[in-house]
Amino acid sequence: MVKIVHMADTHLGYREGKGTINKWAIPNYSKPYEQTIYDAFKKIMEDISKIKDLDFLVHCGDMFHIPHLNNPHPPPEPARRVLKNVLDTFFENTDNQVPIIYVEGNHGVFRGYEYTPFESHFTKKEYSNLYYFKERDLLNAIKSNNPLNLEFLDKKVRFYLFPYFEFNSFETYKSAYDSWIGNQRPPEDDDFINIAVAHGSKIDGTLHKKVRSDDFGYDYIALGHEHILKEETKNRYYAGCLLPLNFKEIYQNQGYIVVNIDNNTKNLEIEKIYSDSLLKRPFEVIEIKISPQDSLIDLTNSINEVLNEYISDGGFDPITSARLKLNFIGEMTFEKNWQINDLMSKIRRDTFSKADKFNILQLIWHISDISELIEDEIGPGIVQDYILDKPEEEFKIFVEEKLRDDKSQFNIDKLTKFGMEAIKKALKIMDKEKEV
Ligand SMILES: [Mn+2]
Repeated sequence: MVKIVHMADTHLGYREGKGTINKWAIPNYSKPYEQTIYDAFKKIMEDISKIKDLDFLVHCGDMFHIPHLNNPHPPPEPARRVLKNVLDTFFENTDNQVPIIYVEGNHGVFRGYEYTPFESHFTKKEYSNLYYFKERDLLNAIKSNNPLNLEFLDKKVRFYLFPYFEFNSFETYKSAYDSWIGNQRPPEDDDFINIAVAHGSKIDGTLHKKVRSDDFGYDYIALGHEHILKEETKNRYYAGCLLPLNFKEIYQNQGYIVVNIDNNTKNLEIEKIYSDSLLKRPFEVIEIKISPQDSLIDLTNSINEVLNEYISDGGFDPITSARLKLNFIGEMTFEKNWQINDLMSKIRRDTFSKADKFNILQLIWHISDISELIEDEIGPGIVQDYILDKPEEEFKIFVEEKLRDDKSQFNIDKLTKFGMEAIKKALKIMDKEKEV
């Protein structure tokens, strides 16, 4: 039996976003939710290091939250310190007998640099049983037409590594990746256990179809990038984050997976360990129904009724303070919209200034206009859906009409092609910006 722990997307250094109280963060050098993730990671890694007969720990990327996209800052210093502390403890508790295998994700990497925060913080020399694989390792493998794998002869286990790579971004990348990936097919009829370790997803086109199918006959496929603990197929799993990062993720499960693989039959025994219970604070979206007749006083009362639930004798506590998002839903006039925004800004200021009373870490809000859903006027969101129905055809008609009015002579097919490329690229960028 080979026992593996599969985890991913720790996002050390993640800091809760806008609308948070700064009372605690400044003297402590980390933000409360950032600290909650550090503490959860420490606790979980301690637990994992004590699992009996553990053979490998696999981490599928995004150990650090930043740098990422438009945030070029290196991971905060506490993130580095926590990871160092965790690695020291893990290798000590396991007598340096359990390798950690890490592939890099899209978070915690300096764009355009070969040098990564993982290396700037830790050297392979320092930890003889830490194996990390970055985009550059993948590119070298592609260039030299070699597999990117790691073999443990004594245990008869082989890992196929897939660090995050946007092979779909350019045609040349895609064809190079397509022709290389055959190298990642395990030899036929060998008696090794073959495991794929990847950071990517079908949703944004960053997980190759050979890795998300049974074509290569991997015994287990460990995935990172989607922040949810879920079974894709009987041998393909996402481990998810350790805790939800944003309000969307509070509806999902997080944790890690213990995988037992039988050496002979290659049968899997999967144990999902949920870590949600480590969260000691309310993390909620609360709906507040609004009607056009509501006065400012009604509105204030509804909001206060919700917030009064979070009054506590001790006031603000970094561990138990709530992350709240109020979702105002109803028929919205411009005036009502403006009224809510104004009122909420004021209430948040008041709440945060009374830290001895309210146990609230974050307070944000969203205004949902139900009339938008029934109006036939086309809002921006609907235009997007509308275009996406039969994008090419619709766009061509649009271009044709524009050019007819303009009385221009252009190659409509070519223009449509360029236009579609631009739209697809724009939508892809929008999707990426939505990512955590
Ligand atoms: Mn990711």
